[in-house]
Amino acid sequence: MRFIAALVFFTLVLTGCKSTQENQKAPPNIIFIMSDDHAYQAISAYSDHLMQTPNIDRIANEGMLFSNACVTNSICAPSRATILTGKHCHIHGKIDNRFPFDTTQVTFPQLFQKAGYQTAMFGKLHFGNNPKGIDEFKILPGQGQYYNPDFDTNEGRIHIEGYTTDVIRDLTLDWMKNRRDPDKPFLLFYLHKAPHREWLPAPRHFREYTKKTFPEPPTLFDDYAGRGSAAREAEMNILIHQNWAGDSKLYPEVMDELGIDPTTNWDKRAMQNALNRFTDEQRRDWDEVYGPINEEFKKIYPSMTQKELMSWRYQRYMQDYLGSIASVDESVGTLLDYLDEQGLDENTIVVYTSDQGFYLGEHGWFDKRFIYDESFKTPLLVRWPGVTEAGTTNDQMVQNLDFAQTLLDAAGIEAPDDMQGESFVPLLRGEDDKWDRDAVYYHYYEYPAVHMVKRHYGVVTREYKLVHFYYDVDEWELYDRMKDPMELKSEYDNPEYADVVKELKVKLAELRVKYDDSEELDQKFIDMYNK
Ligand code: SGN
Ligand code: CA
Repeated sequence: MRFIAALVFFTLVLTGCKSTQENQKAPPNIIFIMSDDHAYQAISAYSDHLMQTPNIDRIANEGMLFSNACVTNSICAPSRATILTGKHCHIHGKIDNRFPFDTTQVTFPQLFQKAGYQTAMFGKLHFGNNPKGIDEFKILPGQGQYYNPDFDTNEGRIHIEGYTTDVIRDLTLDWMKNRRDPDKPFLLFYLHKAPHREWLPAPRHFREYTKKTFPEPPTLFDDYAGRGSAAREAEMNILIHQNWAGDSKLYPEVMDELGIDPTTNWDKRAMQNALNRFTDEQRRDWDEVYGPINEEFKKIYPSMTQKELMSWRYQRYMQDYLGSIASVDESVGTLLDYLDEQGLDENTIVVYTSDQGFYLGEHGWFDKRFIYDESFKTPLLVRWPGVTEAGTTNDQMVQNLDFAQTLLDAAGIEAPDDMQGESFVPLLRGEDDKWDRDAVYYHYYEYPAVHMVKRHYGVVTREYKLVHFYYDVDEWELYDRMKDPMELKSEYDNPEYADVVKELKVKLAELRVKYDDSEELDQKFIDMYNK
């Protein structure tokens, strides 16, 4: 029976294959690793000023690092739906975390399953639906929890005690060891919740990271001059908009004692909910480290200036955010080691990415959403032995929109015509001359909503970024990416850039037509949102 299945599989794959050379090779396994809100600034292969991520770096050292990978809409569920469908948000419907996904859309795992791949998914999916085309899944409901998580599975909901990143690692390894079918290639999704807000590290990592001090970014005290109203009005400032309990990890009673008002109505609740989930042992570990931090804060708070308070909150944020990544990095190492041990490393493509980028204090911010670089760009590292040259960097503008077609192409499975991305397999092969994209399209919708980032769309080229903020404003911004990489001054009204603006507006209009986006659709989504 297995033999017949394998025969059928190979016939299917062979007919879909492109070159005779590929025909002779077994189809590659694919491991798609994605974490949630993992900023490229916090991966040492990109920059090691914050932390070391030796295991994630291995993927780049043995493969390719993309230095200009980006998303079409920098927010969780929309990005995930774009990855799965290879389509922009206005096509698949998941324009923000709230809107429903159009479930008639084909997602790429369905095509892998049909082509004979074994498929599995573990961790955080968060796009509002269970996955299709997945033989076995265990996914966190919604945003999921950092400790003692629940999972939705093919057989209903289960509860597992432990630290979520470690639990996801164990579920994945358990599948690899016990239920992977050696006669079939596999497509595995390894999806971490960390380092999503509210950044709760494992005890072994909060012990270590709360002792560290991190360099402040040059724009931590940004005054938002030189840009339009959107940057000024966004509610993402670490000092002003982070929760005191939920994010900075003050105990609610310490806030009361110091007379600190909650930032939001879920500020104290966020921390309380996290504490309530802990086992006695986890609670003891937590108090052992965060107790003294609270005690120390009680002493210094009364005499702190706003500037000192911002620095303190930034350190608190980084300690927990980066501490949460430490376990993600370890989990990547465990999986890579297992591939080596089993001899699976040779024929397995390993991808590491995040659903978007994130602000680590740049412009004084946390969170994402904006077309500005730290949230627009996303980490992307790919290892494909025998195909991708080890230790290479590629600076082409690939997008999460391209992932579906790329992985299908790599597996020799035909992609449907209506997918809107492009396979970047040529880049992975080192054939950059076969890639001619000069601009990408971006569209963010979730407004008015948490963090208050205004609706905007724009075009990004290697040199420039042109953005249109709309809905309650009609403002344009232009950034010269070469001269002003920190994006501190819009040149939109500078006459020296008049020609650039004109050209980019044409380009933007072309892209809106190319991807079937339009003012009518913008209005339709506003009307639906306001209903
Ligand atoms: C929660 C977070 C926000 C975050 C959104 C979306 N607040 O609402 O900070 O932007 O999720 O994140 S929290 O206090 O509840 O953590 S996303 O990754 O799902 O898009
Ligand atoms: Ca996210």
